[in-house]
Amino acid sequence: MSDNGNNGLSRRGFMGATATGAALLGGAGGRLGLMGGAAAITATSAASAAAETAHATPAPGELDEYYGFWSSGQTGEMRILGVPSMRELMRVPVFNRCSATGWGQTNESLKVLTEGMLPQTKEYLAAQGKTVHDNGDLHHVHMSFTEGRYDGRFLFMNDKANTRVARVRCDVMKCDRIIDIPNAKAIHGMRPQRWPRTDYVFANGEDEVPMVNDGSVLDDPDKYVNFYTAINADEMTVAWQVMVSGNLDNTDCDYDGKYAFSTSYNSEMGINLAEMMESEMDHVVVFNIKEIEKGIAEGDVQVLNGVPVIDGRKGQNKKYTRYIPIPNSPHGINMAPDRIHLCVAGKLSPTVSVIDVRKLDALFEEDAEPRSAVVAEPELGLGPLHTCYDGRGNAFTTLFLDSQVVMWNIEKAVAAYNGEAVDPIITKKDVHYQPGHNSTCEGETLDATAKYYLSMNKFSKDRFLNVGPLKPENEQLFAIDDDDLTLLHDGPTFAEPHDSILVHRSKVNPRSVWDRNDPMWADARAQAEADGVDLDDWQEEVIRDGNKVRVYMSSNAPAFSMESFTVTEGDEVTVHVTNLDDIDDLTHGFCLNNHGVAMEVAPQATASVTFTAAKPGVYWYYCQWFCHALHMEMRGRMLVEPRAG
Ligand code: RUQ
Ligand code: CUA
Repeated sequence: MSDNGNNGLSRRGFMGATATGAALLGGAGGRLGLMGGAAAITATSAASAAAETAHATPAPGELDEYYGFWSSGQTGEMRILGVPSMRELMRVPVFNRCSATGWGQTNESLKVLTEGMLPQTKEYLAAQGKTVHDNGDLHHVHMSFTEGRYDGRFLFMNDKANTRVARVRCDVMKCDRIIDIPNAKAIHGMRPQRWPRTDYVFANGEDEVPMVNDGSVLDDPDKYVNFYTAINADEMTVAWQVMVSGNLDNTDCDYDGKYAFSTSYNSEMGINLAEMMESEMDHVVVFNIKEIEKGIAEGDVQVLNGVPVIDGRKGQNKKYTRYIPIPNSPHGINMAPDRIHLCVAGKLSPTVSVIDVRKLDALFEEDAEPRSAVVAEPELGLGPLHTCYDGRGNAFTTLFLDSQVVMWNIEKAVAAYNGEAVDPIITKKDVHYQPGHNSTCEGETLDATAKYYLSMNKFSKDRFLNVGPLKPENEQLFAIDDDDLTLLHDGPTFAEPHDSILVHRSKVNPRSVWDRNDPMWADARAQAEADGVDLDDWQEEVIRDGNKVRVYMSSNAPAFSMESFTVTEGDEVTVHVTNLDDIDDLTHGFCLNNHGVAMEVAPQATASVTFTAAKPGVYWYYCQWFCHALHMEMRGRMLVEPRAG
């Protein structure tokens, strides 16, 4: 694995040393790792703990080995952290409105937020006097794969609140596509295809609704269905959907490109809690991707809202889906990097059901008994939610009710299921408090590494200073030792990261400065060309077009190209700012007083914003991104004239 960081070699050496090795050498940073672990063997475990703390906190200026990509739940953004330091590096707005960057306000972001919208969403928002949703509920972030490994191209994420899926470009860490998912309601589980590459992103609809949800069927739950969606990841369009029975919760797929699978609670298709809890078994739905593609090619579909939909409901055509009974209300579903085992967390059952994906062919081809694919069902503790892997055959399952993580061995669980007297549980550790998701280094890929274990806890309770009735969540990072976990970091996070992935930094290579020809501002470029303005040069241009005014200016620290421009009250004004600075970290901003207008303009970027000029008067605009000793002086005036007559 290559590493592009300056001190990557030494840092890797440091990380590679045993904990005790790090202890002896501790405190002096990465270089000492080159000395290796030989001198380390005699260190005490107390020293080891101290060393692990050093190991968790790269020295100032030292880079982390892993990128962490975090969801943020109801905040609607994606976050980037450095691991193991757990330093928050960036917030990438996606489904939210961002005051700092102007996401949800700039024309470039509005295009991303609206171009994948269904006509009915546009209509609904227009009736509210809005063009975009202001909220989102971003649960899951996953990177695109090539042959089972992260490939550093894209990150995909879901919005449960408004039934959307988004994509973030890893070259600039900005969202470039958001699409509404038709027919389905509330996209929850989401996972990119692993093999041979991410052609599809699979997405679960959680809420059951009538097949055509137009009010003709209302309180008639017998007629409700659910939809599983495959998105074309390159185009960001919906490729196909499968109609299923039960509420889809989480989803994952194999390392062979053959099957995808979703946990499903409420197989009863009940409406209230009692009905939803009625039966003892719910199920995992297995989707046969090749058969579904064939069915679509052969026209075995109905087209709903422009999407080909296959009927994969229980008891319907068994070519497409199989329903494997699993104890009541399963939640997390996670494919192991051994390419064989799929772990389904019981939530209400203290068990994890282990499915051998090699046995799935027999389900479809020989109509084998569905539970024949289950090869282990270890009892691990109360409230198992999610499982991740260390690449050594071990699994880590969060126990929500027990406030613990359990580290266990998959092969031993299989042996125990076959009647051997072995205990698959390696150790249990307390976490604070009540963990949901967890992750290991590239644990959902063939590069799974036994290095760090992250526990994303839903409650912090009394663990930090009291900040009022609303408390932060708590995240804890552990070092993975042979058969133990050592706490490295324990700290609060704001609402409410659900999930994360840890990606080695060698696989993520964002630019530092934008390409002037980036498609992000293609519309602004086309408009400038039509207006005879060269966006790549120092611009000072005001184009009047009825009551539309287009202002073109550039920035070069510490000045805007324009000291003032004049418009008329009520004009629809579009300001384009091109940042001609081309050095690292020289971001400017454009903030217009008392107009609710602000945006980020990073080096070599163009950004634009459209607003209505307010009452006559003088309004200052300023650069709101600290850029220079004369940053405060980087300002100008918009002069608003009274409208004649
Ligand atoms: S879910 S706590 Cu929205 Cu990922 Cu399991
Ligand atoms: Cu430009 Cu601050």
